[in-house]
Amino acid sequence: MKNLLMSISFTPEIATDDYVGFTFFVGCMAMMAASVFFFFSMNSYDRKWRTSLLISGLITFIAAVHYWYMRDYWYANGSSPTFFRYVDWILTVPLMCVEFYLILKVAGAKKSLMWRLIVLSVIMLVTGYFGEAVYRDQAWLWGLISGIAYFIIVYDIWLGKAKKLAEEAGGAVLTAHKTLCWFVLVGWAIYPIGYMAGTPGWYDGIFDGLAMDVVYNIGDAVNKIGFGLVVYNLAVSASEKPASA
Ligand SMILES: *C/C=C(C)/C=C/C=C(C)/C=C/C1=C(C)CCCC1(C)C
Repeated sequence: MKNLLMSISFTPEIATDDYVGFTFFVGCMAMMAASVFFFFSMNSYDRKWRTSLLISGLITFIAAVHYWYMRDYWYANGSSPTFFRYVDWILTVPLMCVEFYLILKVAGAKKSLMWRLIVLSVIMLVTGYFGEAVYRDQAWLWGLISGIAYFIIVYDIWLGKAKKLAEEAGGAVLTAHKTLCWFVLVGWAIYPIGYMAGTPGWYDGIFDGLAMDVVYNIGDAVNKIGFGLVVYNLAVSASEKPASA
């Protein structure tokens, strides 16, 4: 009972140089705020974007809940909440793949495109987890497999079927697709940097002094909220006028 009370009333002090703790805290707030924003904008634009906006909100909401736990975990243990991190990703990254599909549906995207991206993203994350948490001695090998899955995703959306569909759709959809592609190419590339900073390997020394969790937290804020805003922007620019002015 005493422990329970303590865990409820425990207010951690954030050291001024605890950048991990700070970014967990701010990240949590940002994800919560973004979720409220996306949920509230759901019904203001053309019906066809409603599901896309809902998914944007779900992505940041799922992250907000995980950040709530990760923030606590960090304060309590002073170590990386690797497990929560990957559970968060394995739920949210496939949802980001769903966003690609939903946007391209206007040009006739098939479910198979969505499932292909989802399977690739799961392979990318599960192998990443193995390298980071289970077989740390071979982190480079698991990171490499993960990286290959990542590059296939990049190829698919930049040059493969998804690109053709985006071009057929044209207009605001093409613009949104291209922006999302940049997020995946540049924004998602932040993660392998965090991975190399936080696991042992031939790359030791290159990313010395970088805190893995800070890198991941920045990546999450940029990608999850950024992705959602691209979709929001598409809903705004591709709707006749707001349903309620
Ligand atoms: C919201 C969370 C997102 C967008 C997470 C994305 C994560 C990645 C793109 C992770 C990629 C990795 C590699 C490409 C190699 C090393 C292992 C990972 C899992 C960090």
